[in-house]
Amino acid sequence: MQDTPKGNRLHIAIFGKRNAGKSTIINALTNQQIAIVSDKAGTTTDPVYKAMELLPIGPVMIIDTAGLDDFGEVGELRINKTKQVMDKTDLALLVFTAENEELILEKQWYEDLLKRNIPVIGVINKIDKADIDEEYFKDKFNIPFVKVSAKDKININKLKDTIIEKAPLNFERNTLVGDIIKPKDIVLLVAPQDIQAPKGRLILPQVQTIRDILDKDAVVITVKDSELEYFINKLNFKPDLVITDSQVFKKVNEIVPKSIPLTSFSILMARFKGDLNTFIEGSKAIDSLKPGDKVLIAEACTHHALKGDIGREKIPKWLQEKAGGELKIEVNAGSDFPEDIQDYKLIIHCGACMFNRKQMISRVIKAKNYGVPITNYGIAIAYINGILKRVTEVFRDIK
Ligand SMILES: Nc1nc2c(ncn2[C@@H]2O[C@H](COP(=O)(O)OP(=O)(O)OP(=O)(O)O)[C@@H](O)[C@H]2O)c(=O)[nH]1
Ligand SMILES: [Mg+2]
Repeated sequence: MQDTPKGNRLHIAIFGKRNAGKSTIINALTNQQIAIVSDKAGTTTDPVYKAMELLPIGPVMIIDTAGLDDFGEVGELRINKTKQVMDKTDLALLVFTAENEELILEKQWYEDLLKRNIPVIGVINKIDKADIDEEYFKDKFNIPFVKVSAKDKININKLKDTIIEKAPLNFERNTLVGDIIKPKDIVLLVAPQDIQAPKGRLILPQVQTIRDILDKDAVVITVKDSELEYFINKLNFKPDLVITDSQVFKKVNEIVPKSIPLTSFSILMARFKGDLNTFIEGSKAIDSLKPGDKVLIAEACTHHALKGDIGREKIPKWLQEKAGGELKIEVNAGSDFPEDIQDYKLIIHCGACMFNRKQMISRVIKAKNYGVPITNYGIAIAYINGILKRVTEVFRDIK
């Protein structure tokens, strides 16, 4: 996770006056003692960065800053440093502690943040000391407020939920595979061109993967599954990575030697558009499916289903074999997602190549809010075939 390039993470910065409890808040959010806390105003001098995983958004960077009311020569330098943090901030937490205070500086910072289109969440801290009336702040700032005690860890989960809700989720990851390969790596793609493959072209995840590999100055070779065994046996070198269509996972897993990392287009998409960890967690629900359970198969685009369609035929068949009987499987295609999802025992989503990340993540958040496990095609197929560990191994240190 620590290897994820900084630019790929959503950056959440904490701003506020000295002693407002900014460092205590970063410690509470990360559940670690990252920043030094003291009752001496001006404890934090340089910005403190901490990478963490905030599901379902994925990897985020939380930044603690020096107080915006610092003063003196060095104080001004610190304020400049804090100002620079704003340049990379995707979401800001503005911390307040008591009503009836001078809020001139907070107002200035708030306006600066607004000018940059950075969403702001107001955090009213130290509610363990006094009950603070949030209306006082709501009158002055048109932002959502969360009342917390960072010291006593009150409402920290509520703060996390508000962060997830307000985070600019159209924040796209900028690479599908670039972070798991190196220049000169040789990547072998397995792309069955069966009857569902569109005539005369490759599908979007394959095209994007090829482009990404080329951009990384690596080498890409593409075969159909029917030529894979022949090709692997002919090679006198080992590919650095094999990426397959998930539909032929079982076969490809058997052919590709265990010493070669293997994953699928759909698993790359799980990371790119959704959240890999949430989907891995969600796939475990496959084990507890019982005959009669409702399962939602969700597809981002409407397409004319052909024989052997992955969402309508193959996955339902495999799930029912595993459940030992008929399941109530419903298919939802297109940009409308069902209102009521609480009755589903599992949602299995397509790779969502036609969605932006915001659309996919908003479905993940909805599933999370209803407590319904959600996964995607590739992860579900890998889980059913007992190879999920192998095909996600390549992401172990990067999320
Ligand atoms: N009662 C109470 N005290 C808190 C809370 N959060 C922080 N404090 C205390 O407030 C003081 C300042 O906390 P810090 O987290 O260091 O504040 P800061 O905003 O990082 O301060 P600077 O680094 O100086 O800008 C410390 O004594 C904390 O223990 C809270 O929720 N309740
Ligand atoms: Mg501090």
